[in-house]
Formats: sequence, structure tokens, C-alpha cells
Amino acid sequence: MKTEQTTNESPIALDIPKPLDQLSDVELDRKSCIGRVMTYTLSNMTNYFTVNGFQWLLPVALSRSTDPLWPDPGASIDKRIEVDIYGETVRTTSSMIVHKLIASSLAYPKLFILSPNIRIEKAERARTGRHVYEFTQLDFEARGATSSDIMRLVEDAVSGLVESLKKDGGEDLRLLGRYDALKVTKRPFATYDAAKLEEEYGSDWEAKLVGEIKEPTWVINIPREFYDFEDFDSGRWDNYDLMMPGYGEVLSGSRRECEYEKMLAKMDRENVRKENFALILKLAKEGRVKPTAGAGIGIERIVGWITGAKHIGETQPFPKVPGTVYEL
Ligand code: ASN
Repeated sequence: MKTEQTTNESPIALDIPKPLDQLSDVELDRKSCIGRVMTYTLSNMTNYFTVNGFQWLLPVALSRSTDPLWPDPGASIDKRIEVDIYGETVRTTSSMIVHKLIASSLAYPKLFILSPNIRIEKAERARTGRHVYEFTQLDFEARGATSSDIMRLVEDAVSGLVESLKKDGGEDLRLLGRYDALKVTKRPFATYDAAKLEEEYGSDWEAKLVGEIKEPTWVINIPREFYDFEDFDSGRWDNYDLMMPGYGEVLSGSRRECEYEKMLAKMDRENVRKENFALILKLAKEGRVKPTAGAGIGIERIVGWITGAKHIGETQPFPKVPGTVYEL
């Protein structure tokens, strides 16, 4: 998942999610209902990946190398957390992108990880409804896969999830007023090019697009971090975001860059500190970073879309709304 541009940063009438101990009985019932949808989603998705031959890796919290989250047109990181341990500086995980490219190249050709992503967003993002400063990402990667392989896999996973949830969790979806609104009937999903959307709608294209679409929709060719594949001749990016109707981005991914010279050139161009990516650069130089493709699903966002949560903090038992520090 990317920290994508948010067009909706002005304060809107939106209830900021409260900690559990401050909820009324009615609010606690709703919390519990969203919790059941969360449990179903996690169980359904992890099952989907395991039956399709993906190995389930455990997450890490501290590493020297983590996602630079740069360049990203919508990045709004207030603070990067770095701590010294054993005389070395480590960073809290912002995403496990670097780990999964290396893991998929070397030992686990098809993998997925449910990992905590810590992104200390600016406090003004409290009211976007789409940002929290800790979230869980279902990150997956497949050696030798193409973008289209991954897009078809995601379409299958999302359609399957919505279909079985309507069957098994229909009562909860009705309680949340979401049963009829959730529709995934078309396959493959419609696809738009970000450059064309920008031409047509300007920089606010995401809000316009999600206001118009009725079903999940892909946006491709989005300029992003060094690890997404860029064709240096055409300037096109082989990447994709999944947009949900009336909601926004819930997944981002790409075919990956695995050539040493290209990674280096992009890091230079983008002022990314190469010393923080020494291992992936070394492996790429040795030809040990393999062609892979994958994506990451923001769990709170996909459940937010399914349940119609106004703020993704509502899907978290212990909300992490930007600007607020909680006891739990
Ligand atoms: N997980 C995303 C990907 O697979 C990266 C991210 O979260 N920034 O591309």
C-alpha cells in the first residue's frame, strides 16, 4: 500500500475514532461487528494466499533498511523513527518491500507477510479518514510473475472475499448497511492510466475517479519509489493501484526493478540514501535480485471499504489516529 496523494485533507465532519473505553454500548456493538468482518477478511485472505502456494513469513519491526516512502506525491511523513541498538541505527518498518524482494529472490519464491507499518503521518491527516500512523499491510511477492499475473490474482482474491463474505457474513454486512453496495461483478477490473487521468482531471484525479466508479478499478503507470519498474526509454511505470468505489486506494504494487544500474540511477535521481539500501544494491549487483512482482493490501483500508467505516481507525481495536498518542 502506498501513502498516496490525499485529496481530502480539509477538515470534514467526521467523527474521530475513540479508544475502546470511551465508546457507548451502541458504538461497542458496531466495533464488534466491524471486528467480525476483520476476522473473516484476515482468515479468507491468508487462506487464499496459502492455498495458492504462497509461504507465510513472520514480520519484523526493526531493520537498517526499510521502505524510503519517497518519492511519493502524497508522502506526509512527520517523523521517521530511528533508534540505536548495539551501536547501529535501525528503523521501524514502514513497509517490508525490501525484505520481500530479497526473500522472494533468495528463499521463498512466493510469499506473503502481515506486517505492522509505522508511518508517522502529519497530524492534519487525522480527518482524511484514510490515514493512521500504524497499520497492517498484507504484503505479497511472487518470483517470475508479471504485473498482469498479480492483477488477475488480486481480482480473484477480492471477488472471492466479497462473494463468500456476503454468504457467510451477510447479517453483519446488512447491519452495517453495506450488503447491496458491495459489488464485484466485472472481471478483469477496469483499468485507467494515471497520466491520462491527470490530463483529464488534474492532480485531484483520485477523488474524481473514486466518486465515479461503481466497482473496484485499477490505475496503472504511477511514478513512484525506486523499487517499482520504470521503463527508462518510454518513462512508463509498470505498476498498479487498486481503487475502491466511493473510497480510494487499498492496494499498490508493481513489477519490480531488479537491475543494479537502474536502482542506483533512481536512488541518485531521487536523493535516496544509498547507504540505507546497501544489501539490496549488493545483491542486485551480483545478479541475485530476481524479477518479481507483487503488491501490498492495506488491511484496515480494505475492511474500511467493506464495512463503510468513515475512518479506518474504526477498524482498529486500538486506533492510531494521526496527532493523538494513546495509552493503548
Ligand atoms: N507494499 C507496497 C508494494 O508492494 C509498497 C508500499 O507499501 N509502499 O509495492
